[in-house]
Amino acid sequence: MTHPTPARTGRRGRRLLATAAVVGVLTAGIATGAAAFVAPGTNGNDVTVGADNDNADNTFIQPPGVAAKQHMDNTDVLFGRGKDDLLIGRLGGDTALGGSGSDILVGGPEDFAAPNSDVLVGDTGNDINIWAPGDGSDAFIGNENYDTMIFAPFVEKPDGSLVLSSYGDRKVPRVDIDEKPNFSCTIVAVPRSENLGFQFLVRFNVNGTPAVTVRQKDVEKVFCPSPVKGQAKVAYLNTAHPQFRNVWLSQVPGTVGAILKPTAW
Ligand SMILES: [Ca+2]
Ligand SMILES: [Ca+2]
Ligand SMILES: [Ca+2]
Ligand SMILES: [Ca+2]
Repeated sequence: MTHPTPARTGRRGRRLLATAAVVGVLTAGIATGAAAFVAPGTNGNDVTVGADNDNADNTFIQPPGVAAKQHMDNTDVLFGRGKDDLLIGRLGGDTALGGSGSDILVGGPEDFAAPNSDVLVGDTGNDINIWAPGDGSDAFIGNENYDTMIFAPFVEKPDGSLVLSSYGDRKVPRVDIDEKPNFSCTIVAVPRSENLGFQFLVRFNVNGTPAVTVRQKDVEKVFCPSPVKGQAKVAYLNTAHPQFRNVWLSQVPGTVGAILKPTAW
């Protein structure tokens, strides 16, 4: 297995708890939805992390002695509502609905633990979906305005939790998208005859072999890793035949630029 991001199953629980703790610390003063299976969102800039508490260990949902599966494998339903939200689903097949405002939607991190297929809906505003190696095949529905898909490993703290940086009055995850010669993306236009409702599939390849496919509906722009230091690959899905070209990270503006910016800068 040549995947450059190894599974860290033994660290997963600690890592995800650490993610929640970091978000809790960082969001003092920001409206924060408490972790819950259904997080309703607020009209502030929410930072909401999936609770991952609907699982086999939850004896309220999965009563002892009941063999048939009653739980949902850590599924969360996260709403952002108004303003610019950061929604992080963590384990399980989660649903995130950004609502109005320019939201950042993260289905994982899942570190290769299944089920891991998330449904991420941006709604109005310029929304961003971040997928990282170890997350599963997902669906991103950007809907209105100018929406961006990012494929790249997260920048993590030594304990495996996500690094979140301040950008304006919000928190943004950071990714490591340059100097990744093993990673590439392939754009596949979806013919109407497939009856899928998506315009494109974007496959993330490791050493040329598809690892996952993320479905794209009403998404305008896709960033993928580049082998070159300081660069990413970008494609515009609102053009007739989208193709990847090189872009300098220093020339990517706004919230997307803040997410892609190398941490050394
Ligand atoms: Ca909100
Ligand atoms: Ca979850
Ligand atoms: Ca998930
Ligand atoms: Ca939105």
